[in-house]
Amino acid sequence: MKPSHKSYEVDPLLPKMAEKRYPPLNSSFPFVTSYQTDNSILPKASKNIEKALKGGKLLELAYEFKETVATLSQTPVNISVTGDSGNGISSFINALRLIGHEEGDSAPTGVVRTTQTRAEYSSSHFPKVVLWDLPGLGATAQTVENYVKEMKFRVCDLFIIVASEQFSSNHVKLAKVIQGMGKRFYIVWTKLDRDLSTSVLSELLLLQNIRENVGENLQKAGVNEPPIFLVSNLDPLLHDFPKLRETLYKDLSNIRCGEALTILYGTCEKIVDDKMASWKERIANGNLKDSLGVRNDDDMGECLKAYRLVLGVDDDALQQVAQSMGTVVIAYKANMKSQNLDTLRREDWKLRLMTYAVTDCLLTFLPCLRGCFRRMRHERMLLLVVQDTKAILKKILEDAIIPPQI
Ligand SMILES: Nc1nc2c(ncn2[C@@H]2O[C@H](COP(=O)(O)OP(=O)(O)OP(=O)(O)O)[C@@H](O)[C@H]2O)c(=O)[nH]1
Ligand SMILES: [Mg+2]
Repeated sequence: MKPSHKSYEVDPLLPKMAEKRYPPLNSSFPFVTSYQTDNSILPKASKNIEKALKGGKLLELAYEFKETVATLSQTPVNISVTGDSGNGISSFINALRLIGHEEGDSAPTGVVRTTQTRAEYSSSHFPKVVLWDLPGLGATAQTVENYVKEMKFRVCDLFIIVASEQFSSNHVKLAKVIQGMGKRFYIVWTKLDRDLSTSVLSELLLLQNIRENVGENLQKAGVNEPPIFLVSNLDPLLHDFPKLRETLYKDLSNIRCGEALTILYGTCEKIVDDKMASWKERIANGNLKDSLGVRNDDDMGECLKAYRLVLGVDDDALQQVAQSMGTVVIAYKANMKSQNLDTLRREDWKLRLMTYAVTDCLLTFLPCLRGCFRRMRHERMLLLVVQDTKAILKKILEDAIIPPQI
């Protein structure tokens, strides 16, 4: 038997759990900002993005986002796999790497205590990721504080807490300490094959019970629920393994790119806001025909096209961007209020009110209000196109991080 140290009260796994419902799996953790990515590329990227956006060149902007993501994707990420000794930590690393425990560079596993010091592994399935195989916390008499220091938790970006048979006080301690550091972690419950072959419960109920038990124990210690995956290391493609890999890919992107791209998006928002301010001035000055390049500045359909063009979100630009991002243009236009004047009026009651034919009629009798009304209409329309532009920029950024699948 491997030693374990208990100080938290932990619920036993199976009793009285069937009647409770477990919340669905979180697809990823709430984004935390404490990751230190290599931001040295930001000044150049910011400059290029500024140039592209000021010139209304959406395609260039998309290209710059993709380049930035490609560079950031090379950032090394450290993942520590921890847990109680004997829970299947080393076996899980092998399963994640899709290699058998008999292969040369596999992590050693065994029924007796095997992993004595932290050891690093890599995998072609997760380039530039170091997987740290740690000795279990329960293996020695050391405190969790000493363990955290010795295992260099500070330099790790993501943690996987492996548990099996029971979710112990050590698992809770590890989760609490990692949450305290503001870092992400998952719970991976291994040896599911054994649970399934020995339990009298149906598979559905058993899985639900395990999740509930883990969730309750964490909740009692004030730990927010992380993603929980139930797997068997003997079947690295079954159970929650596919979901785990998918979540891991997404979180790796967030860790590497999240902070930098949030900064770049902030730059974009500022440029779009500056553009809006300068167009509002022109609207106030009333010289729209020339600056917008329209024949009639009361023709709101024509003006809408012109505003979309100056903000760089005209149909041609969106088509080119969609193509370069490997998706269809509707992916960018679907949520756009300003697709055309009809959609805009349908989606925005204020603009609808301002563009009623009867309003125009009334204004012919009140010419003094005409200029003021035109300004309001244009400002409203500009604002709506700006909102759409920001949403599109955000989507391009998201698609640069995780390419869309069609
Ligand atoms: N049936 C079954 N056995 C497993 C599974 N995962 C690990 N084992 C077995 O459990 C034992 C311990 O596995 P390890 O991967 O060495 O566990 P560890 O947590 O790394 O243990 P230490 O390195 O000793 O701290 C080994 O005999 C494994 O073959 C699993 O998913 N299913
Ligand atoms: Mg081990």
